[in-house]
Amino acid sequence: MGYSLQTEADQLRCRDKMLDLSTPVIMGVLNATPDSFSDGGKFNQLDSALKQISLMVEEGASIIDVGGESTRPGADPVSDEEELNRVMPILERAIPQFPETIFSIDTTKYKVAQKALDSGAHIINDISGLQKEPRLADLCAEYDAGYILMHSQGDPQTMQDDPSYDDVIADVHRFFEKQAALAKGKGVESILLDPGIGFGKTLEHNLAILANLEKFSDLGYPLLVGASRKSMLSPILNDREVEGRLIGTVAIHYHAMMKGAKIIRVHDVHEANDSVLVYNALAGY
Ligand code: PT1
Repeated sequence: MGYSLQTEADQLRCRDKMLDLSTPVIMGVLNATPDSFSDGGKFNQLDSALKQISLMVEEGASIIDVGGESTRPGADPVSDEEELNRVMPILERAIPQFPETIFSIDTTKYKVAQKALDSGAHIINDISGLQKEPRLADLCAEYDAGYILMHSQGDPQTMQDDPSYDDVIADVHRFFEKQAALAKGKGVESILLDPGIGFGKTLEHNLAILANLEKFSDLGYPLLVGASRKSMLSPILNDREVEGRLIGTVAIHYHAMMKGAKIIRVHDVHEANDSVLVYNALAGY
């Protein structure tokens, strides 16, 4: 394992934007899911979402990932209409307000992806990797959008019930190969691969993936890793609750960058950006 500084042009087209991956970039998470601790009205929710996006952009996020359906283990699905109500007001305001920023829509739904692209979103972030809705690839091709192909086993509701693999690295590798070929065949040009930390995986599976991340590099697509605050950190950190997982998160993402990850998906952009600056300083030495 070692630092790698890409010298040749390493750019990914996402509609009118070029995503520069010559050094690792940060994707900031914007949850457009209702906050159970707040009874704020629609305006307050929109206002705080825009403030959060503004903060993440200032702190160094190149991509903002907007999602209206929780995909953490056990989460209930939401309807098309509900998901649209959550994400569209944010995208419609934020995309023109932050013209330098790349926006991804975290959805597995055709209609949500289509409306998000119509409002100017640049990337579809599909946690089911075309298992749920293969037509997302057609949409991506039609709009010349980027496509994040994530591996998951099962649906969020039940994925942690009894995850099992013959060989998690080989199985995820085969999945990437097959689904990326499907996307390419439909005309998708800009593909990113994400092994889906916590999506139908035990701690052992997650650790095996992270320890062997470079084994997915031969497919020739940039790798994205999202481990921010995830429950795999709980047993590692003596059952630490979600609020206490920031430093563990930074450590996992630093490891992922050392193993070739080009995008890290995070809640805490300021801290992630510091780790990228340190990574870049050492990679350039
Ligand atoms: C991810 C990701 C995502 N994660 C991409 N999109 C979530 N591309 C949502 C837990 O174990 O990694 N990559 N969109 C959030 N999902 C989870 C899953 C949150 C597991 C928490 C856990 O705690």
